[in-house]
Amino acid sequence: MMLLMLLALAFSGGDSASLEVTSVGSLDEAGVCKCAFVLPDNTFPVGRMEILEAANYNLSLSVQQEIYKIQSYELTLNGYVQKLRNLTRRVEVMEMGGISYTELDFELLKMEIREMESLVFQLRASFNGTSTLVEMLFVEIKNISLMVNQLESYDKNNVLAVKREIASLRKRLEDCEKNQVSPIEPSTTYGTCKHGGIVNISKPFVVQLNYQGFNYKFGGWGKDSMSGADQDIHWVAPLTTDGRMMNVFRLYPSYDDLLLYKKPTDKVLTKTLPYNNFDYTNCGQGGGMIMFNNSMYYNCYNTRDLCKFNTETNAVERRTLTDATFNNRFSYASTQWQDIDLAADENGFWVIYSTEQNSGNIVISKLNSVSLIVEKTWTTSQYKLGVTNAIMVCGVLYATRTLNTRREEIFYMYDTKTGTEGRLSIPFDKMMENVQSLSYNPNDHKLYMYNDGYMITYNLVYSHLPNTS
Ligand SMILES: [Ca+2]
Repeated sequence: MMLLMLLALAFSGGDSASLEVTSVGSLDEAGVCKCAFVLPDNTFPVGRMEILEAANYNLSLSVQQEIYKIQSYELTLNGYVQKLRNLTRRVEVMEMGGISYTELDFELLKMEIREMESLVFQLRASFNGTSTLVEMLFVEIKNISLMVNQLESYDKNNVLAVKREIASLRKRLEDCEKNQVSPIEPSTTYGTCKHGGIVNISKPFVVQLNYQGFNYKFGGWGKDSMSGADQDIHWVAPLTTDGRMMNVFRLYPSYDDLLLYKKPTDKVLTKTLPYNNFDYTNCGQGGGMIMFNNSMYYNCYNTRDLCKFNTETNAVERRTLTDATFNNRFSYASTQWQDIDLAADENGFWVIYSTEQNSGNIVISKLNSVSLIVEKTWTTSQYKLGVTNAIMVCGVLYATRTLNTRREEIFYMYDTKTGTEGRLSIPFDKMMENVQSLSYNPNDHKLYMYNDGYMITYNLVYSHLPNTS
């Protein structure tokens, strides 16, 4: 038998309490001493305990919330990892053999992987390097990049199938990135001008290498830029390799066909004459062409005329653009033969060019798209050779210039509604060095760039009007 004295049960904090309890214990057969005691109620700090319990409850709630967040991230990332595994399998299948390839597809594939790498890199930064899954994604994309490089030395694969996988994976990465970094912009209704102008441009989205390949660095592409026009048809117009003549352009019935180079319709503008002679009268000049209401509009070869090629009837109409300079007098800074640049926006059909009277500075004319007659003209003070390209959005001309080999900037604007011009700075990335053409489509608020043979799109972000009525 032992008498145990329990002394001094101290609590932390300002009001420490102590108590003294006497208890009688007993020895069991193993010789272990056991004792029981009861704490008097009035000395236990019930209030403190309740506060502690409440704090503990709140803490568990926040922990639970954090766990949910992590779980949802993990779900998304698991999806990506699965995608990458599929992609890896495709690449492995490619290794075993398959459809013959072109060197061109590999270059595109590599470019897309590079783009994806940079997106995962950003994603990684937003997780502050704490996510194992993002790390895995990063490593796997690196591996795929390595495999593609190795595959290039073999003469077999199915590049297009892999390309589509990559496109879909990249889209998801982009979405993920958008959700991580910034809240989703409220969308502006397509085809309307209920906004305060361009404030930002998305990252470039590489759609395709033009069907003629790398050597065809000059040209243009897009969809029908008339508001409300059919948006399934895609046109691609690589110029001859000297960057001067459009002798043919191609139509694809859908976006998927464009991606897979399927079901093309070639529109040949050169006329074949007897004795191996050719007539280039109806051909185009430079990369300023645009499709509008099922017709292709362009600067007619070797003249200051505007041509309109009806894609349904193949009929060509033309009209002289009075005073316009042509044949490389005032083209753009990074591309030749684009003295006459056609554009379309929510307000109609435009031509951007230059005249001797305006000292080589940009002139904007609103055109009647049916008759090609000039309805109204505005003269600007921006030298045309000082810009890389220009577009019209809601009656405002936006001009770009080169910042360096990977970046461009919208730096100048001219508002035809008010007749005022201004400077601004909206930088954006490009995939290749030279902007060979740039146009806007009011139906999807996208920019279409022909970037040294690659077909690129960008999403425009508009500012919101302060008092939207
Ligand atoms: Ca343009």
